[in-house]
Amino acid sequence: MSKKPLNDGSSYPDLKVGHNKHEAVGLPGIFHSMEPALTKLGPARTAKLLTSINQKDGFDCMSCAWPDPDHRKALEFCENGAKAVTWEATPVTVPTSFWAENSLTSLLDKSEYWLGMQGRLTQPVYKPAGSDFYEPVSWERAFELIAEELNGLDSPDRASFYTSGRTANETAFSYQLFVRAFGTNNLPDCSNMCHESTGTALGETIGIGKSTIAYDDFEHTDLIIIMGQNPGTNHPRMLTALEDAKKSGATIVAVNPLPEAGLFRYKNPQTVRGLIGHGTALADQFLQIRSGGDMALLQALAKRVLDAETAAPGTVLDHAFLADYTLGLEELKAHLASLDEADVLTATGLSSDEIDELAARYIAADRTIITWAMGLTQQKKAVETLRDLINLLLLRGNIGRPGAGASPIRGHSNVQGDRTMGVWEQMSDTFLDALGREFDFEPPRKHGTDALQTIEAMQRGDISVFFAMGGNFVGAISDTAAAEAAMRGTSLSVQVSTKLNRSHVVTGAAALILPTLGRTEIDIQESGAQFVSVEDSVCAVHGSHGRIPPVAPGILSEIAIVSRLARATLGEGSGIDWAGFEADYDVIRDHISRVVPGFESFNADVRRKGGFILPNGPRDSRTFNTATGKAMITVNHLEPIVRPPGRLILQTLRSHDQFNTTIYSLNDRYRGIKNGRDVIFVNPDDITELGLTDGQRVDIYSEWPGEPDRVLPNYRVVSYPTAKGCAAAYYPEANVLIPLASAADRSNTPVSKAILVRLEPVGALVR
Ligand SMILES: Nc1nc2c(c(=O)[nH]1)N[C@H]1C(S)=C(S)[C@@H](COP(=O)(O)OP(=O)(O)OC[C@H]3O[C@@H](n4cnc5c(=O)[nH]c(N)nc54)[C@H](O)[C@@H]3O)O[C@H]1N2
Ligand SMILES: Nc1nc2c(c(=O)[nH]1)N[C@H]1C(S)=C(S)[C@@H](COP(=O)(O)OP(=O)(O)OC[C@H]3O[C@@H](n4cnc5c(=O)[nH]c(N)nc54)[C@H](O)[C@@H]3O)O[C@H]1N2
Ligand SMILES: [Mo]
Repeated sequence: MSKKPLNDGSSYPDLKVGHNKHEAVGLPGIFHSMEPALTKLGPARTAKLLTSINQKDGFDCMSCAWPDPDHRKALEFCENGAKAVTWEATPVTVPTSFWAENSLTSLLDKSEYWLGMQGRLTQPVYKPAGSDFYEPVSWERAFELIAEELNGLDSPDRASFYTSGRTANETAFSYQLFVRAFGTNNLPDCSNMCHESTGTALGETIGIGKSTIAYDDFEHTDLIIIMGQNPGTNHPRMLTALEDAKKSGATIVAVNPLPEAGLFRYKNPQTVRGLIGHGTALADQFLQIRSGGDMALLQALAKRVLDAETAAPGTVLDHAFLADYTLGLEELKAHLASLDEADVLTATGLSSDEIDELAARYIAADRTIITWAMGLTQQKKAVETLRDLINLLLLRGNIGRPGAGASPIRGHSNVQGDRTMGVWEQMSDTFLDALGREFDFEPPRKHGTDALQTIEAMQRGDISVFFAMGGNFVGAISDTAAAEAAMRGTSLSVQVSTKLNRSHVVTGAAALILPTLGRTEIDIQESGAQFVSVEDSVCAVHGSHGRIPPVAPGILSEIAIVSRLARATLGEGSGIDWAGFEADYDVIRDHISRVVPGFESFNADVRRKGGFILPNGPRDSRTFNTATGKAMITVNHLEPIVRPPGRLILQTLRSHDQFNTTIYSLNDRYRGIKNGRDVIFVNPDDITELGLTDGQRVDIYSEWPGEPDRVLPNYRVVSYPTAKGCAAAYYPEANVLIPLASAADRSNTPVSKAILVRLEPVGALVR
């Protein structure tokens, strides 16, 4: 299944490879963050934008779900937040002539970078079946076309409604209501490809799939373990919280196959010391783990904790907590008694001493926080790994106490809120009952399709209409060739978007693009200027107010789009006041207050400066809403990745200058890459063992039993200090290598962080 890389062509003539960096931000960071704004937006719009980001009366930055401190600084944003904001707020728009000048076939050769650079979408466009061109269409006609198609299906389950995590609470709630009133639970979302493993593991062990800490806990902790996360690039404002924690005496440990810049040293651009000094050293210990080795590490740590307790009874475990709040300790003890240290060392690539050192730190710390992101969730054994992570925390009572807890760091800025609002293919009956009562209808109960299942259903011909509230589904999901073929088999695909991406080019037989307002923009409806709300990684909900005029007239807000689509599809007599939703978002919030727990006085609470914090059983009162009512200590069976000779474990990750499938520039400053993305980072010893050389061009093959090899051709080998046996390349280009069938057990998240690959010199004979 040979395939050309999709995004930026297979060669970048100006590619330059330098050295990786050990410190994050500082002067270069601030300079890089200001430059795009100043050149494109002009100083006045820039100032208005940058002083509104994450302020209590401003808008929520869309670059990540990192929480806001209670005491905001005048500029509460990071380099990458500034890039995200200026990318959206650009005054450049896609001209009407674009649609007649560019056939879809010609756009197939364009990169994500090029597509995004065309500017903001301003008018609805329609590609009729059989045509190779989009053409402008009125909003009314666009909604009619979708409604006709949806109402012509022989079952509502033949349509699937995707959500990307930028969608605000009010939109998400209206959207899932429309989808369920239409009659299906087919609500896949980006979370299926992201933190789904977290939701699955935490839901069954502690009763809630969310963080158990509040922002302030970072200031009251003794030990922070950062696993499988690159905060310097993906959550840069977290570095400030880590710096503060460090100043309050906390120890920081990083577990990662890569020595990521932000994990070692941080030069805070908001302090004089950060601007001109050496900044703050962050990690006290770095464990350079092999990809997929975390489960073995977590079990080895738990075993050392149990052994320490046996050696000094009554001094290590939190017996009172374990007795009152948990089940399963004895089973875990029995299971770990047979843990083989040799297996642990092979799986992790670490030494016993390194693991001993971390175990000693954990036992010495009164309060520990563990944070994690995609390095843990996008693994075959991700759910089990996270269950083991919870085990480790439970053993010492590190949940439901100040300065301690489990902290998944979310990606998209409202991905967590979208779930709270019901965007999930398997919402609980409690939620569906409340929704049905509020709107007087019977929501469908059969679980819907998640992201991968949506592609599989398309392949079988079971799903023929695809609707996306934001995002870039075919660009983001694994197995690009298979996903694109599946999408092409649908009869209609619809994208609600701010900017062009691959999902506008690879479509169903007919396709629509509906342009929408971004979060930076003022949203005026019948009752006046509206605002929306979002929930961050630590369950804080707050308002987001657009601050600049819309980039062009005639663009609808996401809520207006849902409302009009619902009226066109369900008819005016659906019993739901869709027009009222659009006219005044308070009406939606009133409904939410009667359906979603924690939002009882939503309209009042969201108007308080700084918003409000949602209830959280484990954090607030050590209440564990599991099947047993207790926190569950679980037994998980190790299944380390077996690496055949001559193969590497490839992870796919983000460069410093991208937001998911949006590429801001072709540079990755912290990793020393300039003007290109076709690079594979390989450990120098592996380069030698494989008989390759630094700088050589290779084709990357991934292997999957019973299927032809997938290939990403002509990549430059970059000698890089990654863990031995591991390699890294950029997402989304490397998605072509991930088989659709390669998914995490039970959460069904694509295994984006552990792909078995072999490298063949370009032009070599392929077996
Ligand atoms: N600027 C910017 N910000 C973003 C995003 C963006 O693209 N750009 N994306 C947003 C989204 S949606 C998300 S989900 C988050 C993603 O945030 P991250 O999860 O930080 O993103 P990745 O680039 O996927 O990096 C994964 C990290 O895990 C490490 N890793 C890989 N495999 C393993 C492993 O087996 N074990 C361990 N311990 N570590 C491993 C990698 O080396 C890397 O440091 O960021 C959000 N914020
Ligand atoms: N190989 C590999 N694959 C991965 C990952 C990985 O690490 N490796 N990470 C996974 C993860 S963590 C995630 S979250 C997914 C991301 O998957 P998605 O969320 O689907 O992808 P994005 O690239 O974030 O979507 C970007 C598009 O959203 C649209 N957009 C931006 N702002 C708005 C807005 O305000 N409203 C609307 N309606 N549209 C808007 C723009 O058109 C833009 O092109 O990718 C996953 N895929
Ligand atoms: Mo994500």
